[in-house]
Amino acid sequence: MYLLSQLNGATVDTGGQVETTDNGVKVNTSNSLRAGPRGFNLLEDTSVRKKLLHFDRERTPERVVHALGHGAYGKFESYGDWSNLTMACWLQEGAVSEVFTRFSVVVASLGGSESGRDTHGFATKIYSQCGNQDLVGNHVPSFFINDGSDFPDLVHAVKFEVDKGFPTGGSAHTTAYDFFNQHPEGAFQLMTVLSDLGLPRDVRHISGNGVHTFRFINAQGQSQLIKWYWIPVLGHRSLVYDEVTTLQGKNNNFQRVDLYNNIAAGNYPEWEFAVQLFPDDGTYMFEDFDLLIPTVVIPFERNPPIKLGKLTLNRNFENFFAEPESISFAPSNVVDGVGFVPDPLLQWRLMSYDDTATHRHNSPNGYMLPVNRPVAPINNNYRDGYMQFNIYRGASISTPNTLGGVISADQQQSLQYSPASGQTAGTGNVGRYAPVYDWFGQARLFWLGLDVYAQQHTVDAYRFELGNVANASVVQSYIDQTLNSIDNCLARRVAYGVGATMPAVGSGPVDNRTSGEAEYPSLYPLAPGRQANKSNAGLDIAVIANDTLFSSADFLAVMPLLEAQNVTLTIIGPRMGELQTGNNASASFITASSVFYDAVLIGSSPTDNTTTNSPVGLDVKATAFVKEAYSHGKAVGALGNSGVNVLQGLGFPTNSSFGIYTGAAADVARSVLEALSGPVRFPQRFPTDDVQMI
Ligand code: HDD
Repeated sequence: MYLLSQLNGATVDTGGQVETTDNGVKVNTSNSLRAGPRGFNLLEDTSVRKKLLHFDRERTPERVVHALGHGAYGKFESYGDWSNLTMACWLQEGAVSEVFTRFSVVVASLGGSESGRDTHGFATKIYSQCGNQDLVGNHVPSFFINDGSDFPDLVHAVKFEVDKGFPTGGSAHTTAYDFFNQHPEGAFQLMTVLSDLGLPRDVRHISGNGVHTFRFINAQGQSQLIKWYWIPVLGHRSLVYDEVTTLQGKNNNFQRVDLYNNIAAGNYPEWEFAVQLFPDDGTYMFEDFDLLIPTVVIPFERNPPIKLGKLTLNRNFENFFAEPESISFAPSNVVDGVGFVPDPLLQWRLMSYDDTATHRHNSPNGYMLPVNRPVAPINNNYRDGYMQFNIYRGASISTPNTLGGVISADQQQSLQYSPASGQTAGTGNVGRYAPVYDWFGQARLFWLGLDVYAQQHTVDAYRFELGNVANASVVQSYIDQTLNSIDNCLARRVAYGVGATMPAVGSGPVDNRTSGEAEYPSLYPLAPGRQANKSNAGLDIAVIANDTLFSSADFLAVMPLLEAQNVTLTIIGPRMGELQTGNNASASFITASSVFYDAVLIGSSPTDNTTTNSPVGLDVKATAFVKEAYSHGKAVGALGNSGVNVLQGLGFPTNSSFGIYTGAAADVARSVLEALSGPVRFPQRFPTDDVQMI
């Protein structure tokens, strides 16, 4: 059985069919039954009554977290025979499994913005031949807390304030920071989200992280500990905060549109599945790292991950409700060969997801929905319940039985929880334990790994968040207790920006490294050194055109270069449709915004054949468009001989090291494409703090 045929079996095509009632009788419900053309509606109109009754109930509860999401189908291919590590059938020689991946944001509700600053979810269901394997991760490698018992408190604190009803979809408020003050273990995770990593351009350019340690078990019963990752083949790309705030208003579906359109265009995003391996010697330690603490990460430099396979997303869903909305993930869905460790965050996750799915589907039978059902057969004694639509044969629904019902697997067939899995119970006195650790150490490493521009963005993010916290003592406490324990300069800069008391110079920890002196560059994949030679596939460049700007000769010069890299060119005109140059504007300044595009070109005029041309007149909207792109650090190119004048007219430096390009159309396009594959943006244009003054 394959997933697609399973889904096809459940697919209904009502196109072109005559409307019927739910008892299958042909009907027209477009006009209700009335007592005369101006009379009352009749109670007898049961068809319209049922139409409304169904509509009144067509929403299911949104997920309590990660409500806002979307996704796509694809495949997972094992790179080889990993039977030395695990029995998991999806990691054996030649194994190819179908998958669905759902991307989400934690805080925002349905209808909110996908581009807000947040932790993004990356949940994959692998429909393998030996059962469903769910890999339920996030886009950053750490977490806010270490114990699932704190999860309801974290979510209550971060979602909107209950006595006010705002803010929806962000952590910049008092209850969130009051919680963070009580939970220093989340300092590193919060900093990653407040860096540019918290603002991914789209989901094609994020990684997935399992966060916890898991266990691989091979057929000999040997076990190893692992941490898993999805590494994006396209690399990482982020937005800048101001861009996000505009994007949220202009198109709060930007991320799902990007994924949907790229898959439809055949630009299939890929991720490599990689694991870090640790010996399972009973200590759950790797060198000085505690593998049971999910707020601590193991830098790739200390334990390089090995690549085991590849995920490709290549098919859009057919129905949003039945597929991305109805899919249920659970970290407890593992196949033989994958097991757990006694990490108290993971342990509570093992029960919470099935529980919430039962609530969301209003039934324990949600696992039988087409998108949730494994392609491996399910045979058990689960019976009845709301919306049970299978008709089970036979008398016995008990095991063991002698009446022809389900039989138990023997120990050889059922290895998941057997002693051979290495699943050992902990020992010690019963108690409620809290781990003790240097919670600020990894945040400091991360902070010192950022260059001055990335540090500035992160400082500004703290200033934004704390600047929106209404309670001054909560703000001061976060600065004194958390930020100053990470880095004194960071704490002073944030305090300076929000008008709080600056901790005394030198009152933080002593660390003589300065910005960019990364010990573990892997902690910040957006670091300049990691930004070179990226693929530009699926990016979109805008060109400013009108009835004289952007000649068809320029179009012909630029297009082949872009097409060769799967980059789209959107011609933006004062109106959509054909322009007098012969080009077709597919967007106007009314439908488009600079934040939708990765770089901007300014078309040259067909009469532009001298270097002494006066600046071509860009109208106020075109000027605002280009200036906004410039202010977001994007590459800007002016085509043709008068390009220099155009850019000077806009007040830009005509300096290629600032990502500003002029010259013949093909040369400018080449330079812009090169800029997009690294460094991507030119943060030198942004103001930075005068650190000596603070
Ligand atoms: Fe969770 C959803 C990821 C901790 C309880 N979580 C959810 C989703 C992702 C994650 C990606 C969306 C799944 C989807 O697309 O449907 N969650 C994580 C990660 C965590 C984490 C990586 C820490 C390492 N979560 C966590 C804890 C608990 C939960 C500690 C509870 C004890 N998470 C849930 C949930 C959700 C959920 C309430 C809401 C919807 C759902 O499960 O299906 O059960």
